[in-house]
Amino acid sequence: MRKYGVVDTTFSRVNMGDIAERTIKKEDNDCEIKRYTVPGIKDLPVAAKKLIDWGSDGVITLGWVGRTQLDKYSYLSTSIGLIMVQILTSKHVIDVTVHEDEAEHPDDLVRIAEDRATKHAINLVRLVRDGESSLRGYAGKGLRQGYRNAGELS
Ligand code: RDL
Ligand code: RDL
Ligand code: RDL
Repeated sequence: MRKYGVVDTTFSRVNMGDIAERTIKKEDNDCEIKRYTVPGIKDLPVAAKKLIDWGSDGVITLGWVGRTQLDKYSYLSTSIGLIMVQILTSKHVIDVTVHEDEAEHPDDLVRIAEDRATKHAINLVRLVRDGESSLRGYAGKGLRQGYRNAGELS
């Protein structure tokens, strides 16, 4: 049985943790999921690390970045932290981030969050369950999360 970690925040304005949990359960019926909710994005790296220490084969984090320059700096440090966790543990930590300035209208932000969380949860299951070659068939296809696919150029 595979173990997945789901880390989300109370800062987020969409419950992306629920979306990720639902999607993982649907995609992989032989799995256990541990959920960890933290206040904000800078708390994600240690929570991801703790879920890996607990035995997660892979983790998905779901963060929401505010509109200010300060928020963007917070995300940069978060991203470096999440990459460090991956390098230190040799486990995937799939980083779902919605930047509040990606859209003006709340409905569009919800749509981006739902699409990105769902598609990346599927990516996590594929990487964890099916390994290095799981995305090989999609290489160079211009896939996007949160938007329609950009598509391949050649
Ligand atoms: O450890 C407590 C907080 O420092 C931590 O939760 C931060 O991630 C909170 N936070 C900021 O301090 C900030 O300036 C967040 C953001 N911006 C942000 O854009 N998104 C967050 N948290 O989830
Ligand atoms: O862990 C899942 C994603 O966070 C990760 O695959 C990112 O590299 C995806 N990504 C972005 O989030 C982004 O803002 C990418 C780009 N920009 C980019 O320009 N090129 C990418 N990925 O390959
Ligand atoms: O081409 C439009 C978008 O793909 C581009 O603006 C990306 O940078 C948007 N984006 C993020 O900002 C992000 O934090 C993406 C991701 N994460 C992601 O995981 N996958 C994306 N875009 O396709």
